[in-house]
Amino acid sequence: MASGSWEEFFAVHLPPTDFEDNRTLLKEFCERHDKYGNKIVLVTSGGTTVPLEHNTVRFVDNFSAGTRGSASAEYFLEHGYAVIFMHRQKSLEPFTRHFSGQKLLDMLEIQERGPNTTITVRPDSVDVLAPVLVRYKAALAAGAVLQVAFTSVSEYFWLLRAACECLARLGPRALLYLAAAVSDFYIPKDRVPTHKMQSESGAPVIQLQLVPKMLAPLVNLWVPAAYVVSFKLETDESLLIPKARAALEKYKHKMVVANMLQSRHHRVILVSPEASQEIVLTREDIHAGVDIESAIVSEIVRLHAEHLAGGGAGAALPAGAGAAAAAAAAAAGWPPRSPR
Ligand code: 9Z3
Repeated sequence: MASGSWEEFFAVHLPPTDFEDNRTLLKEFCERHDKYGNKIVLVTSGGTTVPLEHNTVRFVDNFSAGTRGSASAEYFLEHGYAVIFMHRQKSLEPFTRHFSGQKLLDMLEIQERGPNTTITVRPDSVDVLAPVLVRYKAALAAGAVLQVAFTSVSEYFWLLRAACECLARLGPRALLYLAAAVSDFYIPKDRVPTHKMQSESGAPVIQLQLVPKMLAPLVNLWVPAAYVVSFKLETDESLLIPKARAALEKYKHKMVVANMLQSRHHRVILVSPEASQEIVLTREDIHAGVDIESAIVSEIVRLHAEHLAGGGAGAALPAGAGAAAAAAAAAAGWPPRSPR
């Protein structure tokens, strides 16, 4: 079944209940960093759900745990970007991603002395915990990260558009890194039952509809001067590059990061209109715990800097950039260290 237009999608689907609060946070964050002439990256992360009921008990989901997005957010911070981390509720987050499951509790020791109970970090865990804690505290102190969460595909789109509206003021200093695994299909609102589906009614027949392609209005209308990087996931290698190239031709954005489901954590291809570049982790890298996101982000940061140096494809730097803004940013202790 054909998809409706993006305008229709927003007309039919109501914004999430916490939408206005998030919009205010996004606006304040973008205004503050714009004033300092900072670069802001919007990192989207994790998968979206497609609810099968309005009072949602069941939903269609996908595999993404937010590994790519949460790691990338940390590397963008290291490069001096302010980060809007737009993630699936309860998926991996920057910094805490290192200690998921019981890892954090295993690093602690408890001395029980009644009211004087103390908890300490095990000596052999200090070297693991301290560097992450230092980077987390620095990002927090600088107000360099804003986290907003979505669950369903409609919540994702409402937040995405709101973030873009706020980022537009940064012109080419805004970078969009769209790593979330967004559903291509959904159930139109008028066909979603209000209450939990009952087994007595028999096995449900569920017809999904195509989600409108939001990359089109995003690139052309919402953030026309921003540096936009999208992601393409395939399971059939023969489709990967052709589909990445087709997306670039269709949406005219800057880059597609192409990856295969099976190898996504050790191999990606950065596809731009001019070239394509493969990034592969060696066996040693993988054993040493190297994140492929470190290399992906370094390369994108380099290309974004080149784009800015070239005038951001003709777009003038917005007011707020320049010497005065740089001085103000330095006074605010930001960025934490010069980009590599
Ligand atoms: C990606 O391709 C991401 O790299 C992953 C990361 C979701 C594979 P993990 O969270 O995985 O680290 O486990 N994101 C985009 C995937 C996507 O849905 N793209 C669509 C498409 O390929 C829309 S652009 O058509």
